[in-house]
Formats: sequence, structure tokens, C-alpha cells
Amino acid sequence: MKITKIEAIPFAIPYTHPLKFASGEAHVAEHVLVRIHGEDGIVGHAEAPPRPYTYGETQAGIKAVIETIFAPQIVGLDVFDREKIHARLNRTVGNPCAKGAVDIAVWDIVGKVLGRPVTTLLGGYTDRMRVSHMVGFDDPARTVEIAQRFKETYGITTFKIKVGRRPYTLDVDVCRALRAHLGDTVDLYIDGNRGWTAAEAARALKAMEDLDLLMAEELNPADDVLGRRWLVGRARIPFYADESVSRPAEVVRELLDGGATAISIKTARTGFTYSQRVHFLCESLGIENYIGNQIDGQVGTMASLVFGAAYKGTAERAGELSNFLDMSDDLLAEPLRIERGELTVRDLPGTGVVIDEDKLSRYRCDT
Ligand code: MUC
Ligand code: MG
Repeated sequence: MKITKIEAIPFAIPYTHPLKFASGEAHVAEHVLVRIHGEDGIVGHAEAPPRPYTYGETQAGIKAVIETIFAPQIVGLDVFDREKIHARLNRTVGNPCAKGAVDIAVWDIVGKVLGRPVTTLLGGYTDRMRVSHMVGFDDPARTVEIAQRFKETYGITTFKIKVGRRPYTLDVDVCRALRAHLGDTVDLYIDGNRGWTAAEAARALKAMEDLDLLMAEELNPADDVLGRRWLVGRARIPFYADESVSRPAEVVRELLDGGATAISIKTARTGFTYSQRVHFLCESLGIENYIGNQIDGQVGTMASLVFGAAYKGTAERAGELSNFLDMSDDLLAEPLRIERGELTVRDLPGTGVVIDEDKLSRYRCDT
């Protein structure tokens, strides 16, 4: 099944509840829908969410690299020749989200050609995942209100709290309020998006020692190599690398350097093929990982779910699969529904993504 055409369609959907964090803010989902056409009219889909403050990619840049560099290199290749496709994509450095989306759209076609759900082709462990919700910067009372609402409405009991503000006590107060109001009915963990210094992060962790946090993520920059190693050595909970590990080689480097003790996997930046390699690497090394969220819309969330449900290790931990709930609308013909704190994979060939073409026409911004 040869690839015949690739489209990179920019679209924009506003958030009803913008997400604010140490490295940036998301008010409008200005993402790119990647659509790969195969022979016989089979189409694969994926969503690329640009994060300029994390990987340097922009919406216009993702569209340009896919249409002007990737498409001429891979149109005409067979979707089953994935290693060859990646060898061509990897002639270009960087651009993780553009590459990730191309990879996922190719897998979507592979599943459709074989008539099997991609989650089964990847691993086939389960058909569902527990959902963790990521809450942005806010004051303690509003954060408690949000967590309570998500718990009651969707059954979500795991929350990631964005931290990294100054003074660090702003974030400590939020975490303390969550624990005080929700008790041990919830799991809590924190993500600093590199906002603190190693010393601030160490003080914050000490101040939250009694809050029974599950883990901490990217509290300070991984580029502060010795500071990071010092911090990770003192942490009493797993220390996750997220934006510092956008490739398998970076995973190895961070783990061997002592810059992290656990790994966040995001299909938005490593697609399925490289997420699989990262997962197997972690499994072999005895390193825990979970499915993170690149502030994905529903198309991207479906991909995270398909991957996370495929493996025992990723399915055992709650995955970050709910921030599409903060968007005013989305592109899926049949919206995702979180029930009793879980999302279920669709029993359809491919990834299960079916696009609402009317919505795509309404939100695309290239016409
Ligand atoms: C996260 O886990 O850091 C924020 C920026 C980004 O690239 O992903 C999000 C969430
Ligand atoms: Mg993170």
C-alpha cells in the first residue's frame, strides 16, 4: 500500500479554559491535522500540536516541513516500510511533532489495511486507560474546585499540578489545598516545566514532603546538568524527564547522567514507532514511565490512548488524556467520553479516528 499524498492542515480551536504553565500558555489549539492518503483511497490521520516553547516547532513550520521536505521524500513508499520512512524523515533534524504525526498517520493506514486496531498491532494489552488530568497555574481555591468537578463529573482521581512559579510557595499552597480538601481519594504529582532552579525545587520538594506526591517532572532545566543531578539525587520520589527526552538517545543520556529516574512518553513527539522504542528501553532498564499529554486535542488523545493501552507498563499508570475537555470543540465525529475515570479504545481498524469534515472546514485556517 503506497503513500500517494500527504496533507498538513492547520486548524485553530479556542480553549474555554486556557492552560498556563512555567514554559508557556495555551489559549487556542493551533494544531495541524496530518492526513496521509494511500492507494485505494485509504486515509490515515494524526494531530501535531506545535509547542514553540518546548521543541521550537510552530504551526506554519510543521505544515512547511511536512509539505516541502517530508512529503517529497516519502510519497511513493509503502506504509509497511516504516524503517525506510523513518530513515528519510531523520535526514531532517528536530521537528519531533511533525515526524510523530506522520508516523501515527502511517500506522493508522497500516491498521486499516490489515483490518485491525493499531493498539492490537502495537501490543494488545488492554482496551482502556485510567485518566489523569493536568491542571495549570491558578489559586488554591479554584484548583480545588476544578479537581473536585473533574472527580465528580468524570471520575478522575489522578491530577498533575503545574508548578514552577516564584515564589515556590504559591505552588506548595495549591498542592496542600488539594490534599487537604480531597484527602487520600486522589493521587497528585507535579510538573515544573523547568521553571525553578535546583535549589528552589529542592526547597519546594521538602515543603511538600508530607503531601504524598506520586512523582515530580522537569522541576528545573536538564541543561543545568550538575544541578539537575544534585536535585534528582535528593528527591525521594521518582523524577520524570519529559521535554528533555524527545528522542530515545536523550532518554539514555538523561538516565545515565542522573538527570531523571523515570520517563514521560508522549506520542505527539515520538509517534508510535519511537514511543515503542522508548517504552521498551524503559522496560529493559526497569524504569517507570507514563503517558504524558502535549495539550493534545481529541485526535492526539486518541493516539496516546491507543499506544498506552497497548502495553502493561503504560496501561498500569493513569495517562494524561483529558485536556481536550478544556477546548471549546474538536474534530472527532464521535467525541471521546471519559467515564468512571477511564477512556476506552475504539474497536475499529486503525487508530479509530474518524474526522467530522464539517468541523474541519469550520476550524481549518488555510482556506
Ligand atoms: C507537560 O507535561 O509539560 C506543556 C508543554 C508541553 O509541551 O506539554 C505540556 C505538558
Ligand atoms: Mg511535562
